[in-house]
Amino acid sequence: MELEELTNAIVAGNLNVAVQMSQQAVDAGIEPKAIIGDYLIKGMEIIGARFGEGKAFVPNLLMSARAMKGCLDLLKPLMQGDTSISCGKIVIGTVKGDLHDIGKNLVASMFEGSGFELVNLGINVEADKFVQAIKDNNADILALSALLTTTMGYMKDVIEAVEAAGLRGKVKIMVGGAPVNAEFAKQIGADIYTDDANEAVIAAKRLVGKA
Ligand code: B1M
Repeated sequence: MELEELTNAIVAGNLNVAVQMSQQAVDAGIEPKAIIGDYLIKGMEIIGARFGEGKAFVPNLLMSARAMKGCLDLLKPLMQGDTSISCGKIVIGTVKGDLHDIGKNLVASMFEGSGFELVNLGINVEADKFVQAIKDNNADILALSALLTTTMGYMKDVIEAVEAAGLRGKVKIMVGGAPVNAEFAKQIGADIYTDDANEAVIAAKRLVGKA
């Protein structure tokens, strides 16, 4: 069985082939952790690098992320209790007032596909909910997304709430979304701004010392 084809199916965003091949790999006795680490993540890295070089585009990322998620849905139940694959825990959400979630979900899928455990709070998320989720999950990273100039300012409110709860020293904060930039991130006290899903994964791994 040529498992390189599984990597290729992730790169091509071919959900059905990727899931079928993952099932065949399980049936052949290959550890789910090895399937993820050696073949699936490699596929996401390849498509992420192509995106970074301008050789792949957002629809390609979405299709690869969907194929990856399909495989993870199959493999995750088979490795319950095995947290050794985890790079860390990330709480992610689109901030209050903002209903855009396509980019945020793409970033979340890429995080998940790269070995992070995700708590996805969805859209229109209030500061208190972020704070509670950080506490409940002992999160390593808080990832905030905003697509509107009218909602990006609320990221500062979230960071202030995290500070007020005494959690700022325990959690790294990443921000992103079309109107956000590095200067704004610095102004509001975030740890890092990233431009796209691929950069977000690279930055998150650096923040938790796994790069
Ligand atoms: Co809206 N919308 N929208 N919209 N919408 C924009 C953002 C807008 C730029 C369109 C425009 O006018 N040209 C504009 C914002 C203007 C501004 O503020 N400067 C706008 C507006 C005005 C509005 C409404 C106010 C329209 C109205 O009702 N009058 C309204 C607001 C609703 C609300 O949120 N309260 C609204 C509504 C909607 C829909 C619901 C119809 C829909 C969202 C559906 C959904 O998300 N489920 C929608 C859409 C689809 C868009 C556009 C067309 C596409 C956004 C998208 O999904 N892009 C958008 C115009 C555009 O961007 N061209 C627009 C694809 C996605 C993969 O990219 O989300 O940028 P993106 O994510 C990227 C990066 O930003 C980054 O990585 C992702 C992948 O590379 N990233 C992060 C994102 N989050 C990150 C977090 C990170 C790191 C990176 O770390 C934590």
